[in-house]
Amino acid sequence: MVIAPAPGGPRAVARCDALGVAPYSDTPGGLYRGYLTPAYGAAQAALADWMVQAGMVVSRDPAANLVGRYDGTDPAAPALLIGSHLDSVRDGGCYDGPLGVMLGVEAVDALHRAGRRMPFPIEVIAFGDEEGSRFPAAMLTSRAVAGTLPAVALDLADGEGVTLADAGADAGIDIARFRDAARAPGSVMAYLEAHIEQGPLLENEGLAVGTVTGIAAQLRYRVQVSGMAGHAGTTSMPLRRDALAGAAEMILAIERIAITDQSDVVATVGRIAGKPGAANVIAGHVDFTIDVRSGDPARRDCAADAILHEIRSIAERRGLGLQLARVHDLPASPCDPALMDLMDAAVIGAGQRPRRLVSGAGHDAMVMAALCPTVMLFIRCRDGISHNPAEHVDPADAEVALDVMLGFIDQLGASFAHA
Ligand code: HGY
Ligand code: MN
Ligand code: MN
Repeated sequence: MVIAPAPGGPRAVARCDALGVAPYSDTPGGLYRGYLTPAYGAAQAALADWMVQAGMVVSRDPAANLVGRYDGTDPAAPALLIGSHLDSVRDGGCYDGPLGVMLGVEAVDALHRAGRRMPFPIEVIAFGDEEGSRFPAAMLTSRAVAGTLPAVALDLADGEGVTLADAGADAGIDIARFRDAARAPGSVMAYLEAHIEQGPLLENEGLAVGTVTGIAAQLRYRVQVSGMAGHAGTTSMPLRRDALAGAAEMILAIERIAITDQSDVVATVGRIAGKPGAANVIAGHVDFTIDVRSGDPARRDCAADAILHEIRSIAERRGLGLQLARVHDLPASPCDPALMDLMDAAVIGAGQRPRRLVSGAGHDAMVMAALCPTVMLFIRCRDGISHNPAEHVDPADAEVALDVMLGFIDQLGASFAHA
C-alpha cells in the first residue's frame, strides 16, 4: 500500500483514504467496516504496521482494541490515551473515527522522529465498535476499557446471527475475558479524541478546528410492531392490522414530537424492516430503531417519554402488538474544563482562533469520561457531511489539528512537570 510519504496531517488523511476501500471495507463498493469482520482485521494489521513505524509497541487488549504504546520517561506515570474508532457505519465516510486514530499515530511519530519522550506514556487506541453497525449495542469496546460494560451486554448477535462470542473467537479473543480490557482507575491521565465535526459550524465560521465542550446524551430503542399479515387484494381496509402502516404513523409522530420540542432535541428512525416484505402481502411484523438525543439529559428523557407514550397509543388504537427495548442509554458527557483550557491554548499556539462547541454526535470520549478526564478536538469537514461517502476533510486542516495536538501534548507535559 503506497501512502503519501511525508509524515503529518496529509498522511493521516491519506491513510484514512487507503482504509476506505477493500480489503479494509467489507463491501466491494463504498465503506462498511464492522467490528471483528475480515476488513476490520485487515485494517488493524495495516494500522499496527504504522504504529510500529512510529516507534510504538503494539498490542491488542481483551476487547480486541489495537493499542500502540510510546513510553515516557516515567514508566509508572498514568498514560495519555489518544484514540477514536476503527469501525464505520454502513456506506460511511473514511474519516469518522479513523482520522482521530491516524492523527494520534502522527503525533507519536513526530515525537519519535524528534527523539522526544514525554514524562508520561502515550497510548494510541483504536476502538472497535463505536458505531454499533454490526452488533446492536454501540461503544462496546470503549465501555470495556472504561469498565462500564455489564456482562449481559455481551450477549449479542449480528444481523446474520453470528454471536459476538463466535466473532470474537474467529478474531482470536475470548469473550469470557472481554471485560478484562478495563483499565485500572488512575492508570489513565486523560483521553484525547480528535474527530471531524460532522456538522457545519466550523466551516460556517471559517475555522479549521474547535474545542468540544461536551457530548449530547443519547437513548436508543428497538421497536417491534406486530399486526396480521394478509392478502393485499382481499383484506378490506377496516379489517386490517397493518404493522407497516402503523409503524409509518409512529415514525411521523416521532419526527413531529422532536420538531415541536423546538430545542436541540433530535430523534431519528434510521433502520426499519418489514416482514414478510412482499408487495402483495400486508406486513405482519415491523422492526425499527429510535435514536433520541439532546445536550440536556432532562429534555432528552422528556422527549423520549412523549415518543414512547405516543407510539403505545397508536399501537393500541390500531390493535397492534408492541415490544419496546432500550438498546442503550448514554448520558451527556461534559469534557474536562482544565483540558479544554489547555486545548484552547494549543489552538492559539497553532495560530488559530479558539472556538468551543457541543457535540451532537456520540463519541468514545463520552464513555471514557467514566475512567478519566476527556478532551476532544473537532476538525472542519466539508458541508458538515458525515455518515455518508461524501464525507471530506482538507489535509491542511488535518495538519492544523496535528499541530494543535502536539501543542496540547506539550502543554500537558509542562503542567505534568509542575505538578
Ligand atoms: O451515533 C453517533 O453519534 C456516532 O456516530 N456513533
Ligand atoms: Mn459515526
Ligand atoms: Mn465517530
